[in-house]
This record gives sequence, C-alpha cells and structure tokens, in this order.
Amino acid sequence: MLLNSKPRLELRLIGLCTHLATHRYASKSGDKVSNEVLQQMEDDFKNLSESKSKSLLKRHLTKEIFDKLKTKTTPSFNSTLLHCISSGLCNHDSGVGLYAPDPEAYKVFADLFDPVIEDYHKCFRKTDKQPATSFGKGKDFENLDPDCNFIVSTRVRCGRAIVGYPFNPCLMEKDYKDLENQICAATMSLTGEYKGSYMPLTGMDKVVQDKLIEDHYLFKEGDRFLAAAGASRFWPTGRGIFLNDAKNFLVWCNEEDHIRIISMEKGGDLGKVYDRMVGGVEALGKKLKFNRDERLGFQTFCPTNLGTSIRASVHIKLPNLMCQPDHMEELAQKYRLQIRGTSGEHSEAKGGVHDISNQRRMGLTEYEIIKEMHDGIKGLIAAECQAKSS
Ligand code: ADP
Ligand code: DAR
Repeated sequence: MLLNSKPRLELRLIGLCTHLATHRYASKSGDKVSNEVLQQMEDDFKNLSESKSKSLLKRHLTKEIFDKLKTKTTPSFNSTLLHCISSGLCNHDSGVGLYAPDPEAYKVFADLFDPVIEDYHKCFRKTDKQPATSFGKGKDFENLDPDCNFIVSTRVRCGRAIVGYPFNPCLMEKDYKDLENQICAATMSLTGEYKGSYMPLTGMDKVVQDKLIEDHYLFKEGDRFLAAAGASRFWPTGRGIFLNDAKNFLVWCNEEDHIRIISMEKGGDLGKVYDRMVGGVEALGKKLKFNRDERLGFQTFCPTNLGTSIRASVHIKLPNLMCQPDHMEELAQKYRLQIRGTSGEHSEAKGGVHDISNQRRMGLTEYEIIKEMHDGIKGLIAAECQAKSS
C-alpha cells in the first residue's frame, strides 16, 4: 500500500489525533511515551528510512538520533517526537517534514531540529544566535520594477507566536478561542491606514471565503502537510482573517502560526510594502506579547519560519528564464531564493506567474533579509533581460 495513500494517512491521523487528544490531559508532564506511540513511530520511521523521500527530516533523522529522542517529552506539554515528525512520516514528499508542537520542543529535540535549521537556513549553526531585531527603513529599497514589466505584486509577511501558548498539536479548543479573542481585539484596535475588520472563518460564507483565497488574501484549507502535523484540529474554530479597508494589510489568525502579519500590493515597491508590514507588527506588538527566543529569534510552528520569520515575495513573470529551468535553479541557489507556484506553497504556476521569495529567515536581521531578497530579484530581472536579448 502506498504510504501516502488516503487510507493510511487517515489511519495515521486517527492515531495521531488519539495521541494528541490524550497526551495533554490523560498524562502529565514527564509521563513515559506509550508503547503504542513508540510502535507507531518505529514502523513509520522504518518506512521513511526505506523510502525515496528527499525531506530534511529523512536527511537528518538518523537511527541514532531517533533512538536517542523517541522516549523524550517536553516538560510543559508532554510533547513527543511523534508530534514533531508526524507530518514527514505521513508525507514522504515533504520538503521539510518537521514541526515544533510547542516552543520547548526546539530544545528537547534539538539533536534533530538543529541540523534541519542549519540545512534550511544555510548554515545557521547550533552555536549561532539570531541577531537582535532590526527592521531598518524600507526607503533604502528602490522599486524593483517601476515600469511594471515583470512584477505583478509584492507581499511581505512574518509570523508571531503569543507568549504562554504552545503550537497546533497541543492547542485545545479553548486555546484557539482565547488566541482569536486576543488577536481580534488587537487588530480591531488598529487605526489610520491599518483600520479594518476581522472576519472569523466560523460562519464565513463559502463564496466570500473562496474569493478571498482566489485573491491571495486568505489561507487555503486542507493542506495535508499541516493536517498531518496536527494543525487542523477543531477547524475552523479560532481561525480567521483581518483585512484593512485598503486591502493591503492583513492578519491571519491560527492558520499555521498563531498570527501572520502581511502587507501586499500590486507592483514592485518592496520598500513601501515592507514599511507597511513593519508598522503593523509594531502596532500589534504593543497589544500582544510575542514569543522571541534568545537564540532562535521569533518562535514559529515550523523551523523554516524561525528567526525573522519574514518571507518577502513577488508574483513575477520571467518568460525567458522560465524556459531555462536549470539556469533558473542555479540563479535561485546563487541568490538564495525560493520559487513557488502562483497560489503559494505546493501549487503550480498559472499564466507564467511564479511566487519568488527569500529562502532563509534566520542568521540575518530583518533589514538584511529584505536586502537579500531585493538583490536577488534585481539579479533575476537582469538575467531575464539578458536572456531576452540573447
Ligand atoms: P506564506 O507561507 O507566506 O503564507 P503561501 O505560499 O502559503 O505563503 O502563500 C499564501 C498566499 O499568499 C497564497 O495565496 C499566495 O498566492 C499569496 N502570495 C504570496 N506572495 C504573493 C505576492 N507577491 N503577491 C500576491 N499574493 C502572494
Ligand atoms: N509543507 C511542509 C512545510 C514546509 C515549510 N512551509 C511551511 N511551514 N508552511 C513541508 O515539509 O514540505
């Protein structure tokens, strides 16, 4: 049976949900990992090890590390290794396959998280420390495409966790509601260009929801990687979106992270989009207590979003470069850029529009991350013009 076939995924999700549902209340901190969970992990670890998966989980979860970590649990939420690796065990086509069920997991399971972090963020070693937050000024970054020849739109987002709460696998229904109440109150207190409305997913008209997703404002539903990571529990309770009146500043509530803070608009004015996001982060930071780790920076559910948690992206058309996939891949590596499809992660490009963004989010300040992306997109546009003229 194909590991990724639906029946197996459903069986695993039932097993995981049972594990999640019991681990928070039935057992207290420090309880042993049950034999049933251990057996499930052993079976699925064997399957992953024998698979052709290219995930960072497969690359870095050696048998030695697996045996060392499989009986550990986190002190406050009793999270297990299974909570961390379930998505990658279920989905061998994961790029990463690893999530932190609570902030303590980054320390308790550091033997696995640290090599994955170093690999993804391009040598953020376990001895490295995220620099202090430094946003700088967006005015330093000129418009990437003033004549609108290539860039359709620009988006800059970051994630935040609220102090005192774990991540999805350990959140209970009341937690989702509490977080939504805090985030709704904070966003509804925003003024000026940020003034807008909060819309809970619960009760949202399907036509409205589909339009918000189609317009790239709202997150998609049914991501199997997030589902297998325990991020769809109690859905849609506590999930929602804040949108300002100008529809160029938005906040996601309880999708993958507790909060995603997003600025976006048509065209290539990265500096203006970035400054708007920074203003929103600082305004919300006065109302909400963001969880920032001394070494890892801002805490997030997925290790790929730690540090600055910034992803700055353009929807861009590069027809000549896209005809040379190997050259395009070389340039993406050179400029440390990530290429996604038109609807974001795990989607295909439509109408020749790709979502291109910075890959790494750690080891640099917020300003340096934006500069790295700005320089990279400029490099791609120069290469596109060269490819067109040759
Ligand atoms: P993230 O992890 O940043 O939330 P996703 O890949 O899940 O990113 O994308 C979320 C949504 O944001 C998708 O609908 C995607 O199309 C949209 N998006 C990303 N970058 C841009 C952009 N530059 N312009 C418009 N929409 C964008
Ligand atoms: N899709 C999962 C996560 C990759 C990183 N993206 C996040 N966190 N949204 C994978 O392992 O492919």
